[in-house]
Amino acid sequence: MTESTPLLKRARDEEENLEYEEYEDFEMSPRVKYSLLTLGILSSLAVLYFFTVFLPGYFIPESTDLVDIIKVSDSNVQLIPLKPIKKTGFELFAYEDNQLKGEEMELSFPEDFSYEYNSNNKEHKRKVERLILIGDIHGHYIQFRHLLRKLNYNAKKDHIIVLGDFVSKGPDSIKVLDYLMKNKIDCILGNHEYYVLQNYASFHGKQFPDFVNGSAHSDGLSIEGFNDDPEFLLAKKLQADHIKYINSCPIIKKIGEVPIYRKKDSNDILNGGVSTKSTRKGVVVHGGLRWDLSLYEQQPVDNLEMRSLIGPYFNQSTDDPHEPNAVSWSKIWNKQQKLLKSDESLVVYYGHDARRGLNLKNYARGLDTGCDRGDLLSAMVLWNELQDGVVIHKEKAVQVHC
Ligand SMILES: *[C@@H]1O[C@H](CO)[C@@H](O)[C@H](O)[C@H]1NC(C)=O
Ligand SMILES: *[C@H]1O[C@H](CO)[C@@H](O)[C@H](O)[C@H]1NC(C)=O
Repeated sequence: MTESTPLLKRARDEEENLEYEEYEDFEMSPRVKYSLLTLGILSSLAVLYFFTVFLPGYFIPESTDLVDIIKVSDSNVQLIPLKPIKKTGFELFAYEDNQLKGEEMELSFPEDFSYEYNSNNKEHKRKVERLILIGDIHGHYIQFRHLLRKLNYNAKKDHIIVLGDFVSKGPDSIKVLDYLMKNKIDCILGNHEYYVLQNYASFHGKQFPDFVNGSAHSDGLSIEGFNDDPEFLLAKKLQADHIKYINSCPIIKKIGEVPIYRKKDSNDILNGGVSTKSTRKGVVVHGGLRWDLSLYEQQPVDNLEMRSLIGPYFNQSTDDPHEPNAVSWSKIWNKQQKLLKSDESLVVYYGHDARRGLNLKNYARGLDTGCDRGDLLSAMVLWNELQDGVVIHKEKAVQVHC
């Protein structure tokens, strides 16, 4: 730095004066000043609004509150007996109880045990030609539509129930949801739908859904994931109507009388189907049912996630079939139902267990055939035929490749 000479100093003073004068010259009138200030404030507010209200609103759909999840409900459908369309080419058999008796197990019910299956009165039931149960779709919309075409699905005459896990994992969860909603297709909840509801509640700051009927607080499942969870990413995108549909799916649904047949007669299940005069009461659930609890005592955590029960008492469930002493819940269920009176036993249709595939037991029929793993998507079709004045109950599996 050089010391300033008097000459330089004078020049600088002049400059300052000049600047001062110039500034004086350009001073705004108070009116212009206030207008500019107001304009400034208004535009900052607009920018603030754009980033905090408009932009998030554009990407985050308007939210809806969640309601309690129903534990047990009734599908309220009744199958109209149809005239047989063509000869089916397989023998009709008369079912006898002792043919189904398995080896006795060391499990026993209390004397007054009942699954509390009291179905609604018949007048309010929807009369349909076919009841169609579809296993885990997992957002595979193209394969789902392909299956419906193969089934010759008619929304007016058929009643479909999707057995949970219809969203998540696959590419088109929202398309699947839109189709289910548009055609008023019936549903039960799967573990993935439950995770979507939980993530939706966290994301929008809503109350978590409870389960109606008993032990609502203790049996919620935990959210283990983080913000990159597929269910979180899906939940953020869902519209209020999607959530209302998912939230309407109960955990367990009664489906009325279903055919009962011996395992060896299930060979025809993929071709002509199975025919029988005999029925049992039927229910649908995503994961499984505990053999030792009535329908209303069932725990949603078991119903949504279990694959096996842990011995020796088989009163504790696990989703890991490789746990020590774990036995497939459906095996325990099947053996136990054979020990019950025919009007107390239940046939369960379920999904969730892709590893075990199409798994047909007398009293437990697994329909998750691993569409998400590139295997198959399966439907079980139930209908009644009137043959010589007798109602014949029929069941047939229909599958497509994924
Ligand atoms: C299972 O049953 C056994 C024998 O009845 C009992 O001691 C045990 O506490 C039960 N466990 C659970 C988790 O309910
Ligand atoms: C559960 O709710 C159903 C339907 O609302 C009712 O019929 C049943 O009695 C209830 N069961 C229990 C154990 O609360």
